[in-house]
Order: sequence, then C-alpha cells, then structure tokens
Amino acid sequence: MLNDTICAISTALKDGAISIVRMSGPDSFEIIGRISDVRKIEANRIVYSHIRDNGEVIDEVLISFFEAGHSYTREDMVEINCHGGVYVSRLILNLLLKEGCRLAEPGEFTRRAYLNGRIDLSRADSINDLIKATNRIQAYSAIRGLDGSVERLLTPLMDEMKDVIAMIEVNIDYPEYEDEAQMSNEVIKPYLKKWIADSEKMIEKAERFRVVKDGLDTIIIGRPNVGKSSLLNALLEEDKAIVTDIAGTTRDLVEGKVKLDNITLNLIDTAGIRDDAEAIEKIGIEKTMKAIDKAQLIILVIDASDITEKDEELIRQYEDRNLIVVYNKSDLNKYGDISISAKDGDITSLKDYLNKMYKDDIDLMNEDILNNERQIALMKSCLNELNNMYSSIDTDTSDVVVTYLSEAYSCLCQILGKEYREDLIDHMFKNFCLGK
Ligand SMILES: Nc1nc2c(ncn2[C@@H]2O[C@H](COP(=O)(O)OP(=O)(O)O)[C@@H](O)[C@H]2O)c(=O)[nH]1
Ligand SMILES: [Mg+2]
Repeated sequence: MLNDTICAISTALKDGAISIVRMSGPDSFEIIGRISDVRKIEANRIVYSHIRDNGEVIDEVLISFFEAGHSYTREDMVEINCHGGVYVSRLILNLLLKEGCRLAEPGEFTRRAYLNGRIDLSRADSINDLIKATNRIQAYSAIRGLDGSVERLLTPLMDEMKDVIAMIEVNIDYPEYEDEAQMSNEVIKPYLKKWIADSEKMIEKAERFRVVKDGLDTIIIGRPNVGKSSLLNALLEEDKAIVTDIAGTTRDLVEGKVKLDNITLNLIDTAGIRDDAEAIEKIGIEKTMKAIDKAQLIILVIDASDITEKDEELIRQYEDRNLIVVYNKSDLNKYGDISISAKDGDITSLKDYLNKMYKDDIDLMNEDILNNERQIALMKSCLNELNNMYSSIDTDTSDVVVTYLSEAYSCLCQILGKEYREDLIDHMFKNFCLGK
C-alpha cells in the first residue's frame, strides 16, 4: 500500500547531537503543517521551526521538504532534524504516529524508492551494503553498485538473450511470417556458449571479489606443538592464543583478523590434530574438523625439525582444498618453499606468498561486478538454466528449449528487480511489427 504515509527515526537510537525523523507519503506535508510552526511549505527548502504537541513546544528543529519526484522515495517527504538522543526523537515519532503516520518497516523507505522506480533492486542492495560496510573496499564497491555497475554488467547479456527469446517466440507463434529471422540451433548455439562462459566468469569474479571485500576465512591446522598458535600470534602481532611446549594446549578455536597488503585473513587457530588425544582435547579436534569444512583457505603448519608420517597424511587429506603448507621452526631447520619461524615473528615468506596469491584481485574493485550473495545465487540459477538449455537443445522442441532461456533471463531480471514478462513484451513490440 503506497497511499499511506510512513515515518521512522532514521538515525541510530543513541545519544547524539542530532537525530533525523523521516516521513514519506502523500500526507507528509499536511501532517508537518499541523505539528509545526511552518505555515507555507516550500519544496526543496530547509526551514527553521518548532515541533508542537497540543501547542506545547517539544523541540526546536530544522525541517527539510522534498517534493514527490525529487525525494529518496519519489514521494513527498519530510525530514525533521531534531535534537539528538532517544527521548526527543521518540516524542516526535509518537506525535507523527498520533497524526496518522504508520511506523515504517525496516528498509521500507528504500523499498518505496524501488517500487516507485527510482532505483532497481541491485541499487537497493548497494544501499544496504553501503550502510553495512566496515572497510574501504566494501564501501567503494557499494558506491559503484549505486552508480549502476550491476545494471551495466548485465545489460549487454540481457539484451542478447531478449533478442533471441523474442525471435524464437515469434518463430513459434507466427510460423507463417517466413521473412522473420529463423532461429535454428546453429544460430542459437554460439550465443548460448558465450552466455554460459559470460555467466561463469561473472560468478568466478564475484566470488573472488567477495574474498577481497570480506576477507578470506582461513584456518591454521597441524599436529600439536608445531607452532600454530605462535603463527596466529605472529600474524596478529599480539599474544592472543596461549603458546606452551605442552602438546594439546589449544582446545577451543581462537579467532583473529589480520589485514595483509592484498588480502584480509579471518583467522582461526585450532587444536592440534592427533590420534591419541584425551577426552577434552578430542572435543577440540572435532570442532577443528567442522571448521576445516567451512574454511576457504587451510594453512597447514609442519614442524620442520620434526616431520612425521602424520604430516604427510594431513597434506594428502587436504591437497584438493585451497591449501598452503608452511614449514615452521626455520631457526632449527630450514625446509620447503614457505619456511618461517613463528616464535621469532619471521613469517615474511608466508605473507609474501599470500600477497602474491591475491595480487590482482584487488583490481576487481574497478570492474563492474556482482555485489552480494543474492546476486551471485541468482546468477548461478541463470547458469544452471543455460546449461539445461545446452543439453536439451538438440533433442527437445523449440518451445521447451525457450523455456530454459526464459527462466535464465528471468533470473537476471530478478537481480535487477525487473518484471520479466513486461520487460520482454515491451521489447517484442518494439522490435517486431507483428501486425503488418
Ligand atoms: N624453535 C622454535 N620454536 C617454536 C617456533 N614456533 C613455536 N615454537 C615453540 O613450539 C611450542 C609449541 O608452540 P605453539 O604455538 O603452542 O604450538 P601449537 O600447539 O601448534 O599451537 C612452543 O614451545 C613454542 O615456543 C619456532 O619458530 N621455532
Ligand atoms: Mg596451539
């Protein structure tokens, strides 16, 4: 229902100098007229005024007016800059509710901006990503998304798909129009191959960039006493995990975050893996195993002065994963490509290796790219439909084949929040003169 007027406190509910109470909808101007000293509403102006409840002044405020079409939601909007803190802003909010506003649901202002056609869904995603950003890269990519990077990325692909769908449908529905282009499998297949490759590339890049933005979930594993906790501490440059020469010291998972030049690691230090652990340690090892399943990178630490059969077994066990093998205690014995001494903080070779591994990914920041889980999941569904189409194109009839393509296209529409049928029908009528 878009004919009601919504309100909310848009700033954090904490002590502060200023809070903003927002209102959006057709009655915004009328309501503010009733509760403030403003007599003449001038759109796109900020006015000094007072908010009154039954004539009694509640606060001295600045009120901004945004006319429909020129506001965040595209509706008439009012923003009241009141004195901060929780109490006064709540008083004003309650007054708006009493005057007939409805309390906005989370995200409802942005939802209206979307429903009123000011932003597409990918831009709505970006607003949310920007609000939640905790580092420079997250914020930067959200700003790019707001500038339409996802739409720019998808449009060429969608345009091609749309053309092909429309032509296949015309072939099916109007077989008598023989002068329309005929979409044989030979014509469709090269397109299809390209779309599959494009979608795979977009997913791959988005997943790599997600690591750049959010950090790489990294787990440090190895036998007891090889120096896992020492490595965690060396990377974090603080004594976070307990280090002793007693095997089985670390039992719970210890976490930390470290920012290297090209990559951020979300680190977990774990209990050493051994077969003859006692009861409590065993629980620790079980936790380690679960965490290993979820990790994006495994750093396996081996004591270079004491390499055992168990180490070889661990390498074999995880060699199919994203695994780095690190040989520690280089002060006692130098071994392997990545040779470190965690105790002495000499871990340069590991840091260099990681920075090199993620060297180019930071450049993805400047590319148009899918921005979040929702978009990646939809792109995966699109790819799935395209693959289905590819495997059925030679055996199924064109009305079945085009269904896969329509589904794939619909996934892309959902990324942008576009209505699929409407979009396609528009396109068909623009490009084909069916009434001729
Ligand atoms: N000589 C030497 N000892 C180390 C090194 N790293 C760790 N240690 C020692 O190895 C023992 C076990 O270390 P710790 O980090 O607790 O190992 P964890 O059980 O794998 O977490 C401690 O006595 C550390 O001081 C190193 O680079 N060189
Ligand atoms: Mg430890």
